[in-house]
Amino acid sequence: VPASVGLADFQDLGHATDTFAADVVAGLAEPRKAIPAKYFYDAIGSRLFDRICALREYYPTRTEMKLLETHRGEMAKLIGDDAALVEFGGGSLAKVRVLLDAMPRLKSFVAIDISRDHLLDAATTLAEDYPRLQVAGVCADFTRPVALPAVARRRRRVGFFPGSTIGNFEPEAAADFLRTVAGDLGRGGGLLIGVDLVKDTEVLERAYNDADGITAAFNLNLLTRINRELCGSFEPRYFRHHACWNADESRIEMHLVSRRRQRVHVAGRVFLFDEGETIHTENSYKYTVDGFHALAEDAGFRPVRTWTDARQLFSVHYLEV
Ligand code: AVJ
Repeated sequence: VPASVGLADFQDLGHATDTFAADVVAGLAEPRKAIPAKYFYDAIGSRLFDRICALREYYPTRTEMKLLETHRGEMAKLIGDDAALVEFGGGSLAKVRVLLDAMPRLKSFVAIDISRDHLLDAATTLAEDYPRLQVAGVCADFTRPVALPAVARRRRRVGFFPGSTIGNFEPEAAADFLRTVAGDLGRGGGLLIGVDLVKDTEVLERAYNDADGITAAFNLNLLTRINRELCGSFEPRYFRHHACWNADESRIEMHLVSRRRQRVHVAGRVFLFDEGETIHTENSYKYTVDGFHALAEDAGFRPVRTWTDARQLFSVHYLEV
């Protein structure tokens, strides 16, 4: 490996663990127990999520990837070679490679992710595979304003936010988040964002109840993580995965349902569960194209171009600040 290969910059803003205990304890103390979905992604959770993305039933990843491959020429022109591309919640960084392959002259790329080791691995491998690109990593909770590294501050900035991760936010929080991103990017910047679309209930529910039980394992891993990191006493076998479409709220909900009456210790506290009581672990909001445009405009973006597949399963949008 030549000496020039490696990361141009890596910063850990320390957001990763400082609130996990407080958020879990507060969430379990609510009358309707809930834990923020961002805590799924420890090392095991990140690996399980990569397996979800490869599932037959889970259409979003495959469909978005196809949209990126089909339209990358047009996307590359909108992004522009002069830009610093900034990915929010990069995960395995598989999708951005499609764009990078279409932009051989792009100079800099920044990946922001909460999962430190996953990010460090993925960014280092990316830097090896694209030796002419300056690659930087920032370990941070991207829902907070992020101080971007120098390589990105010097340039026009275009965000990349694939995977419909925006769907994890309540609509008001999504607008707040987009406003924060608009601030990170600045005037003249852009955002390429993937957004899952409202569709047939069966297709939606199948995507979150796969036959192999990978999504169930992903959901239940949260309990294992709490046991390990927060001195928890959860018995994962006394909970089951549940996912369903909530049409009124336009979202898929994931829950962990207590199979029995039980008490659980977490971080020195005790929590009681009735049989059938749930921990609400995720919302995955789905939008119409018009609904998403309204949200983006409300947050200070101008929709410039939208791509969808023939079945209208998924959408990718280019927005300008
Ligand atoms: C990463 C939030 C887009 O909501 O589809 C996949 C997470 N949860 N299967 C989604 C997820 C269960 C995923 N997002």
